Order: sequence, then structure tokens, then C-alpha cells
Amino acid sequence: MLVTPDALARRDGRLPEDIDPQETAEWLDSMEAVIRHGGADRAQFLLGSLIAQVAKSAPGRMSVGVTTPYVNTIPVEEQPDFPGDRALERRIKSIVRWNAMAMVVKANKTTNVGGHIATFASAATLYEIGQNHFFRGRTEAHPGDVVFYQGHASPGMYSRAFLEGRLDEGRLNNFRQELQPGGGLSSYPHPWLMPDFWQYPTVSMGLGPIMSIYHARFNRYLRDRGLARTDDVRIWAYLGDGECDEPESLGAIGQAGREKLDNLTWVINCNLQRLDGPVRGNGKIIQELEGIFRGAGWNVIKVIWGSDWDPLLKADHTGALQRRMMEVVDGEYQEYIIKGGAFIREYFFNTPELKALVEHLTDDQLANLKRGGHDPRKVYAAYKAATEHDGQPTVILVKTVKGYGIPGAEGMNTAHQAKKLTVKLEAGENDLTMTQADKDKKILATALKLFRDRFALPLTDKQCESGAFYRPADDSPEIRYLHDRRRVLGGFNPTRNNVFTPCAPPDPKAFERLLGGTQAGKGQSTTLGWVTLMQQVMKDPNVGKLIVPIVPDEGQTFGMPPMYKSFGIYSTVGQGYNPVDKGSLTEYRESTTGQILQEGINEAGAMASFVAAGTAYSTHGVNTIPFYIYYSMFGFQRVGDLIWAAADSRCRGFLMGATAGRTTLNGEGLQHEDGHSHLMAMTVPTCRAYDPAFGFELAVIVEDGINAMYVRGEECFYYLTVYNESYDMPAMPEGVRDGIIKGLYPFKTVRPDGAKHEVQLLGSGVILNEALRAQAILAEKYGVASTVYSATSYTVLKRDALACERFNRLHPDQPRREPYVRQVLAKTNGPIVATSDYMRALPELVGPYLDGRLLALGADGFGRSETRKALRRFFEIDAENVVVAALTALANRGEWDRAAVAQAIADMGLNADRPDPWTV
Ligand SMILES: Cc1ncc(C[n+]2csc(CCOP(=O)(O)OP(=O)(O)O)c2C)c(N)n1
Ligand SMILES: [Mg+2]
Repeated sequence: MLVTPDALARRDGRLPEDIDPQETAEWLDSMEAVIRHGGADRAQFLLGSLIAQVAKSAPGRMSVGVTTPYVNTIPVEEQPDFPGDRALERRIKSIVRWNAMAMVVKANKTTNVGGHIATFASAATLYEIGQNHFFRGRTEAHPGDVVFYQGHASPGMYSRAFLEGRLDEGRLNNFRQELQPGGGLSSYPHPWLMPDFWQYPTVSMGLGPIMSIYHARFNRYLRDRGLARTDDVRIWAYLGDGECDEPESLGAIGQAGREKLDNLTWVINCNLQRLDGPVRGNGKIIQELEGIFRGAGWNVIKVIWGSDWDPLLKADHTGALQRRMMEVVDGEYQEYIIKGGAFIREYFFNTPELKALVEHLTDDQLANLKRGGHDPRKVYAAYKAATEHDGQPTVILVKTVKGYGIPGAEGMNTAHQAKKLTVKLEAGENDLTMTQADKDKKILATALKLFRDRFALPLTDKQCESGAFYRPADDSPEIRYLHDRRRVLGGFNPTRNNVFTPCAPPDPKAFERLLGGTQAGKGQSTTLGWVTLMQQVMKDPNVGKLIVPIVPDEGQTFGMPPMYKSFGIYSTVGQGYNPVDKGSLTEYRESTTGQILQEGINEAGAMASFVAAGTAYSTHGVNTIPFYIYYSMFGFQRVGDLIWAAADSRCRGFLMGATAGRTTLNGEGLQHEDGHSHLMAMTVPTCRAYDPAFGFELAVIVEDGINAMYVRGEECFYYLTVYNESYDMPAMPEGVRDGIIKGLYPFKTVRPDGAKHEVQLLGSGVILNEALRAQAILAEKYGVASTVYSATSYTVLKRDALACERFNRLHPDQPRREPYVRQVLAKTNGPIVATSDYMRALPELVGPYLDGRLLALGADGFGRSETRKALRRFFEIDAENVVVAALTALANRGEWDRAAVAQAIADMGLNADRPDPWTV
């Protein structure tokens, strides 16, 4: 029985319905008989022959095995009529091509800012069909389709926006020169840089694809939870074939298949080339991708051949042409592009039978037999079929030519990097007395004219040679047509909704529970504190339903199961089984209205969900508030590029780095123990990173964070580390709220009677407890007074200090601004010692503002498995090391005797001669 993965996926894992059991039984009986009498090999042969027969009789229609023949999936008979004006659309497309090319060529005449011509050249038809017939714009009634444009194709999008009158010539002149007066155009899609144009960043290969899948899934979530009407919204993603090698590109396609995301369409531009050369020179990328996608439950539509091939395939009675199409590898197909018609006749049509098939065609006609992606009818048919397909996401695999129509670049391995046009000058033109500059000018002018002629652009030689931008008059048929089409489709695309509508603030009551602290002896970890907080905030009348908890298969580690039961895990299909823990308080409850996104072991996917949820304020006008909780080690380090893309997307929300710290997640060892994510968080300009020590700090930061992002409209996101160590949580002291948010506040002062010396101790996260313990030892054993501060955010302290420093530097005649960290510490006495579960470099960020008083300890080096106590001693961040550091710092100021420090090292049980912890 042939059961293809495709058939299985379409039928929820059940076998297709048997509409004629009698006939089935006869077939099965025959096969039984073959196996009995002829053996398994004979059965295998017969099956193979059957498959070949099916493939021939219904090419591309029936999936027997995971791939179909190397022909278009949609047969000519099922191709719909093309609804547009083909001639006009071609003229518009040619103009878009011209301006896109001119923009890059211009930019590189006088600068070295770069740009890409070949990518859009190969994809122009793919985008123009979308623009004239499919991509919906944003209207009052419809949020518009979301299109993840291939990053390197951006000149094409700018060029179209220029024709649409949305960008002027000045902007085009400043492509990749964003700091010029009047503004420029960003190299690639960057919502941060062009907030009312680009919706999502895509240029880091693989991120657009994975984000598009989770965006499509999040649209289902919004619909099923009644938060937004998303049924009619389509997510389009444009990918390069080379891009598919990125693990992020294909890593989540199973999710889209499983969840039947038929609101998702991918268009993979298979120009067979990436940056350096062929994507699969020795194979066939389209066939490889077809198998992968079909296996993952996608609807696959191949657009390989243009209409010129249809009569040839029709005349191919023996299947010889189809076989030849299949046996030629991509490397050879590339050669045909550059070698011309005679070569194609000789080497592709390489048998008398094949040669006979094309004897009526000239060499030029052979060279012009188009690939499917340059044929609007074929592309339109594929898009239409994709948008009408139910129950599966669709991938359209389109064969094109990289650098299509670009003189000197078409089909060449160098096409990707081409920034100008080249041609070989004719003998007569190649005058030996010409200077190189004149020669270059001549080459460019000749190439531009070739481009003009190929695409029949109405440009004079003079316009052409100067590479001038071209826009027909507003009342020209081209511009009128283009506007009519976009009007029908609802408006322009891409456009980003840059209007943020604030929501009502959460009731402060939701945060109160954590402010009171825990009962003595009944400690709590900050991670569990977060779970407690979530359970309150998710019931808040204003923001409760907007909270989107996201977790990648670590919920049990973080104590989340009670949330599974009360809020449910979102599933597009609900729960078709009884969970084994049914009825318990921690029941694994899946539901179509569940609020939690449980992503499986998939930090990249979870991050993509975070982006979808954290940008819904823009895409859908819904202020969903994602809280993505994960092992802190597997965040910035593992999916840092997605976090960067989230920031670029102007994403809001909370990243919760759980089981944080190099010594606190004590048993898990080197790969799990995070002592540096805070340094990485600081590198993301819109990320506000906090390392709270107590439940009340967490509550204050989360409340202020929600208000900052969703009520006051600040464009940022938060990173909070939470730990899995339980200890008594104090109640919030008076007057510390502001300090918690600004990154530093004094928590406790101890001044023993007659104290002559004083130190300031900074602690963060759980390691604040070590600072407190050191404070007690310093007071009791050494008579030293101290104040312990909770340093909740070195990032926030640093950014404030940088802003003050910059202001002071540039405004020498105005009153100096004092960084907040100085406002708190400058007037205090004695040295400042900092300790945390993070690297020394973190507290040292504020060192320059503390008059040389800071001595930072930290967990530098690889983690390892041990008890917390042993690890904190190992990394020299525990109370005893803080004590010695404080006495050393006093000795450095001449306030303590060095011999007494040596004694303290012995008293504290420290080994002075062990190697640096970061070297072992
Ligand atoms: C993560 C990442 N790695 C490398 C690059 C550099 N890069 C930009 S485009 C490109 C080749 C793209 O080839 P393909 O995906 O086939 O797109 P095409 O231009 O052929 O349509 C590469 C390697 C990148 N942008 N992102
Ligand atoms: Mg490519």
C-alpha cells in the first residue's frame, strides 16, 4: 500500500478513505501473490513500475514517494486565465527593474556602500504578481497581509514604492546612505530604521522564514482567543534557495505542517545560486526541497518551466524530455544560461529524439525558453492555487535565473555581488588609446542600453547612459493601473503600522503579593516568584488576557505546571486525548483557547513567537504582552540573532532568563550555567536588562515594564534573570521603587559601634545574599561599617551614565549632569566592592564613574557541576571573598594593614595560590 507522508498529513494521520474496498482487496491480493511467487524483489520492481506509470500519466499531480517529476505541478489544462493586463504589467515590471538596478549602480558610482542587483532581477515577476494580484494592504477593515520580503531584494521594493509615489528620487539617491539630509533608504528591511515601511527584518538568512511560521501560528492564536480577526490575513515569506541551508529556515516547517497553517505561503526563489556558486551543483535543489516539504506536510507547487515549454512537453510522447529534465543537474542548468542556444541544442537536447522535438526552433528561441519564475501566467497560477488551498501551508518552488537580464551578471557565479553592469566591448569600440575611466564609462553606457532594449524601456540614449530614474506621468496607463490594483488590494505593501495605542495600566493589586515578602523560613525563588506574579497578572481585568506566556519545554523546571491547568496550553486542535495527569492541579491541559504557548525544545521557535506576540500592537493593533521564559544560557547565546531581529522589529515584551547565574544552577555544569547573558543583553540597544534579587524587585520591574511599554508607549523590551534558589524574600522597604527601576538602591546599612572604616557593597540577583553575609562578617569580625546595595541593572546604570557623560562633553557651558550611579555612591565613604553571579565586566561597566573606588568580583570562566557553596567559593564571589576584597580595597587606600589582610585570607579559608578560576 502506498501511503505518502503527504496523504497522511492531509488526513490527520488516518489512512485515506477507501471508496472501493473490493478493488483494493483485489490489488492487495495480487501483490500478495507476487510476493509469494516472485519474491520481494519482483514486488519492488512492480511497485517501481507502477509509480513510474503514475508519474507519467499524471505528472506532478499524484505524490507517489516524496517527489514528483521535474515539471510544473499545475498542468496547463488547470491553469487559470490571467486576470491582469499582461502588457501593462510587463511595462511596470520593467520600470521597477530599471530603477532597482539604477539605484544600486548609482550608489556605487560615487561610494562603496554596496547593494544587490541580481536577487531582485531574478525575483521581479514573483513580487510583481504579488503586488498586482495578491498582497493585501492595510485598511480599516483588514490589517493587511504580512510579507517577509527577501532582504537582498529590497532595491525592488524601493523601486516600486517610488513608482507608487511613496518614495521620492532623493530617497532613492540615498539608498544605503541613511544619514543624508532628507533621509535615505536602509540596505535591507529594518523596521527600526524605516518604521512606517518595513514590517519585519529578514536579511539575516533563515530568520524571516522561521518568524513567518510562528507569525502564521500566532494569528491562529489571536483568532482562537478572540483577540483579533486574523482569518483572512495571509503570511507570505520569500526565501532564497541558498537560504534554505540555514537550520532556522527549514527547522520549523514541521510545525507549520502539523498545525495546518494554510494562512502561510512560502515562495522559494530557486535561481540555483547562492553567493559563491550553485546551491546544489551536483543535484537539484527543487527536488530536494520538494521532498523535505512534502514530508513535513506542506502542499508543494513547483513552477519550473515557462509556457514556451508547454508544447514541447505535450509533444513528448515517450517521456524522453521529462526524463532529460530530471537527469540534468543544477550545475548543468546554470551552464545553459550562459552558453546560448546552440550549446543547449547540442548538450541538453542530446539525443536524436530530443533534437527532433526542437528542430523547429532557432538557437535564439532555444536560449529564450523561459524558466517558470519569469512567466507571469505560471506564477499567477501557483499563487492562486496556494491561496485557495485548505488544510496545509503551501510552498511554491520557483525556478528562475539569478541576475535575469543584467548584462554581465545573468547566471554567473559572480551575480550576487554584482553592483554594476558589464559587457565586453566590440573590437572597434575597444580603442587602445582610451583611458580606463573612459572605457568603464563606455562599458556601462553600452550595458545600460542593452538592459533598456531587453526590457523595452522608453528611455533615450542620454537618459539611459546617465542611469536616470524613470517614473511615468501620474496619468500614464502604467501608473494608473498600478494604483488601481493597489486600491483593489487595500493599499500599499510593505507598510508598517507605526501607530501605538496604549492600553489601560494593570491594577497595582496584581503585584502586591510579592511586595509583602515570604513568611520566615518559607522561602521562594525569584523564578517561582514570577510564576506567582503571572497567576495574579493574568487575572488582571486590563492586561490579563493580553499576557502570552511562552515556554520551550522547561515549564516543569520553572514551576509552571499549575499555570498549564489554570490557563491552558494553546493548541490549534485542542486536546484529542486524556492527559495522564488529568484531574491533578498540574494537569497538562491543551485547549484551542489556551493562553500558554508551549513550544517544545525549540528556543528559536519560541523566540519567533515572542516576536509575533511582541509586535502584534503594530500588525493587529492588539497589545499582547509576551513573557518568554527559558534557560538563560539558551537565550542571547543561542538565539541572539533572533533577539537582535526582535529589537529591530520594535518588539515589546519580557524575556525571562530563568535558572540564571553561573553558580546558582549548580548541578547542570558548563553548558547550562550562565554568567554572561547580561553582558550580551547590554549590546541590544532597546533591551532593558535587570538582575533582581527579591520578589518585590521583580514585581516592581514587571509592573513598571508593562506600564513603560504598553501604557507610556516606550519602544523597548525587558530581559530579567530569575534564579532557582529559594530564600526568604523580605518585604519591600519604603522608598526603593525608583532605585529598583533606575538600577541601584541602598538596601541595608550596618554600622558597628565605634566603626572607623566603611565600605559599600553592591550585590545583584541571588548573590546579593552573599553581600549581606559579608556585611555581617565585616561588622562582627572586623568592625567595618557597610551599606549593601541591590544593583538591579548595570545596563540601565551604564546607559544613564553614558547619556550624562555625552551631554557634559557636548555642553561644556551648562551645569553638569550627574549620572545616577554617582548620585547614589559618589558621596559615600570607602571602597566599593561588587559581586554577582555574572562576569566582572558587568559591574565594571560603571567603574569609570566611581573615582577608581570600584573593585569587582564575578563569575568569570566555565561553569561546572558542584554545590552552590563550592562554586561560589571557586569563582570567588561568596561572602568570604567579598570580605577579603573589602579589606584589600581598604588596604589599597592605606586604611587597613596589609598583614591583617593576609590574616583575613587565612581566616576566611581562602587559597591565595590557586590558579585564576577562568583558566581552569
Ligand atoms: C545568516 C547569514 N549568513 C550569510 C549572509 C550573507 N548572504 C547574503 S545573501 C547570501 C546568498 C543568498 O543566496 P540565496 O538565498 O540563494 O538568495 P538569492 O540572492 O540567490 O535569491 C548570503 C550568503 C546573510 N545575509 N545572513
Ligand atoms: Mg539563490
